[in-house]
Amino acid sequence: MKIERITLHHLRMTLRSPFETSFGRAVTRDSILLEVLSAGLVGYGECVADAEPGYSYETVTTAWHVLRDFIAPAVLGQEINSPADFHQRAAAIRGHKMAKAGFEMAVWDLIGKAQGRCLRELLGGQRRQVAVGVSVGIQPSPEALIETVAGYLAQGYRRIKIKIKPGRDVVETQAVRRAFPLVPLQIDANSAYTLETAQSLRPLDELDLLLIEQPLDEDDLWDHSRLQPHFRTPLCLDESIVSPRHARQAIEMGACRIINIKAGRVGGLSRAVAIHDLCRDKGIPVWCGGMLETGVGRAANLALASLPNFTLPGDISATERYYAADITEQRFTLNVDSTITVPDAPGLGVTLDRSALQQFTLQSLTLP
Ligand code: SMG
Ligand code: MG
Repeated sequence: MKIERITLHHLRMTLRSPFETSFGRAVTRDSILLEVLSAGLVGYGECVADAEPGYSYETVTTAWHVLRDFIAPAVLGQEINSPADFHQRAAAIRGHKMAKAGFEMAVWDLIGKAQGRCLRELLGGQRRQVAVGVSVGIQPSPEALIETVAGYLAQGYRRIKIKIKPGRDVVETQAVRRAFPLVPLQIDANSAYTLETAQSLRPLDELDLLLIEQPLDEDDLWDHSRLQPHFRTPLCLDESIVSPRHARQAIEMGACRIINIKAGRVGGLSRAVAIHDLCRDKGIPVWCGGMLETGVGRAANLALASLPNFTLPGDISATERYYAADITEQRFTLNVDSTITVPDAPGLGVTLDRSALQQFTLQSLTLP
């Protein structure tokens, strides 16, 4: 497949309610949508870098720069017949995994459309429905948090993740556990603690949590390996796992017992599958993380989460959880058993709602 044309769209979508994490409070979500033309087919990709470098050093601006000035010149006019071909072409570009993953997703979509096969099938996924949970941002008070969680449980979500930060952690999590003694519950710190300050989380070890996600710095596997022995609850790494090699090293040093896989963070779906396979071989459960994706990235997450070692519910909630309007014609809804159905049309299995896309686009660029 010769890559003939690439269009980038910088999108800004308003969230239905603000989403607060340890690194900030978001009311809108920026992203880059890619359209890649080859032999009369258009592949879609989503780059999950955000407007600000809070979760990752990458931003929409850095990803736009890397896509326009490095990735596009490396692939335009070239034969790219597989994700591996793309990674070979992009090998001279260090880092910038979200930018690379955005383009790689479009390659998968093109391959699926050319072969008439859905992404689930291409990736080796088996399930037609995947178990999902909901990620709940930091709320103004423990009472507000309980009310918000109750709302999601009433909608049918059967796994709850709550965001924490220093000073907004133990009391809040205990309150949720008291209110909902049996709900599968996990917490995410987004790197807000140090080896020393994370000791304050010890009371949470009594709450039968599924996992504690990313308590320490994103570049710090070693201190996670020193922290894990202080907790019975499994640590789960998100930000720290940026490649299959990091996953292997984290497992070998005991830095975590569970891994959150996000294709954007690791440079694409093919690396995400490699981490899945490695974890399966080492007996480490994985689950699919979320980056408040549009319908395009949400479809990719559903296909990824259909692989067999995704044994914990993913952060893949219904479209409705974040967006009143989306750029895809398909909206993802929650089934009664807290699952979402994996698309089965060729490629990602989604089509664009052009008028919604236009409404959310701040800027577009077509190359060459
Ligand atoms: O897509 O439901 C979702 C978001 C899930 O909490 C979520 N993601 O660290 O796991 C995480 C955060 C990162 C979001 S920052 C844009
Ligand atoms: Mg996380």
